[in-house]
Amino acid sequence: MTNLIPAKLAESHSNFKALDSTTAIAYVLGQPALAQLFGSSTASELAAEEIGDGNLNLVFRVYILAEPQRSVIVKQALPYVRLVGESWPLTLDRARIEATALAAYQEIIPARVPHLYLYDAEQCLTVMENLRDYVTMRKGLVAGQIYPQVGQHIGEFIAETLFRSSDFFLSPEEKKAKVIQFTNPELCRITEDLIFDEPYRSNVKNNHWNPLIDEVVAQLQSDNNRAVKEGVFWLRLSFMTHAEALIHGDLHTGSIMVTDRDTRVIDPEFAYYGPMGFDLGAIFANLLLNYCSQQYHITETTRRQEFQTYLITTARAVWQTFLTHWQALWDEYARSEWRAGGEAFKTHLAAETLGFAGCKMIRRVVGLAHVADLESISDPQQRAAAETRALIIGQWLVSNYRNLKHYDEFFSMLEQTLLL
Ligand code: SR1
Ligand code: MG
Repeated sequence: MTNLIPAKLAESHSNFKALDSTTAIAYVLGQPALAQLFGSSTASELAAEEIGDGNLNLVFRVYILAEPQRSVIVKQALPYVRLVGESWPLTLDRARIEATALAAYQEIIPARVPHLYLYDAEQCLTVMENLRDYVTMRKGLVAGQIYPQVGQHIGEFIAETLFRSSDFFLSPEEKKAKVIQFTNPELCRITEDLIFDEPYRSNVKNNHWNPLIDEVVAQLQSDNNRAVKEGVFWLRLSFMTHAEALIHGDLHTGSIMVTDRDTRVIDPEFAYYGPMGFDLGAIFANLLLNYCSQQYHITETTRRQEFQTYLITTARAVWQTFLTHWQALWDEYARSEWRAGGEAFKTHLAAETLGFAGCKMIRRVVGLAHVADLESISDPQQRAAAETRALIIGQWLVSNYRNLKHYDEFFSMLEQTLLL
């Protein structure tokens, strides 16, 4: 692999070198912070595998051959978008953002993130706990697995991380310092383009979709699709201007690792100060995408209905747990100058959550970076049917989210989309 670094980063990262499975072993053995874990092991006693299946980074699992439970994950940013290649340079600063956000989460809610062993600014990498028995929530849901606690875990995680990083909790000075610390323009630009722009335009380099849904996509992109285009306008504006809280910024089901009993959030490299509904919306969007896909993954009707009911129960648990924790935090800590708007803010948040969920459903069907839930439907006609349903639901949410009058209506509005 070449050691390509965009010119503007060359100075600050002149010693950066992309790891391979040999150098990843040498790297972990050279780290005092990992000495206890790897003891006096030698390089020949260790193995490293590159297991990254995301869009951006290198990810190595490094472990002792004779004791595979003694292991770590080494995640290194590359100076370009892995999914596309060296033609799309991308800031290495995302490794700092990810490590800093993980450390912030560690302080707020340590049970919900992997343990962070070290962050190496020069090599743009983090070494963290290997979540050995975990799978991504997306993989588990595609396989029809049930995770009874995940809704509560995620609802609590989002309430805690959003509230405690907001102006409702922090002093104005503390909050503004964090906005600077988490300024993440290049990763935000990816979101602005991939979620709020490219799906709505034809003839875009990154645009691609299943040709069997050409007509539905033509309607999506038509100039006459005013309600959707106006909804996207407001959501894009909110994403670009509303520094409400430290948001994860990419909280889809591939950024959540699960077992039957536990849940951990990973990959906050898109973190920045943005609108709170963006993180909540990501969860609901991905549960709805999985719901649409299950029509074709689970052929037996009763079992499919049971699983789809589980998905809706999980969505309800996310929302209710979020609201309960949010309210408890608000009652205990909200700074007095904010108190008058507590109820109105929840309605604003509920509405934007629905809108962002809609945008996130649409972008996973039209544009760069699709989801396995839909991509793994092998019959192209069935996949087109699931994708069409996702586009119908997504567009309805984007067109109608501003009609929500009170946060109490949130769940019934979300459920209403399943009748479309
Ligand atoms: C070019 S990056 C494409 C997508 O991968 C990440 O996980 C984000 O969702 C981003 O939009
Ligand atoms: Mg990611």
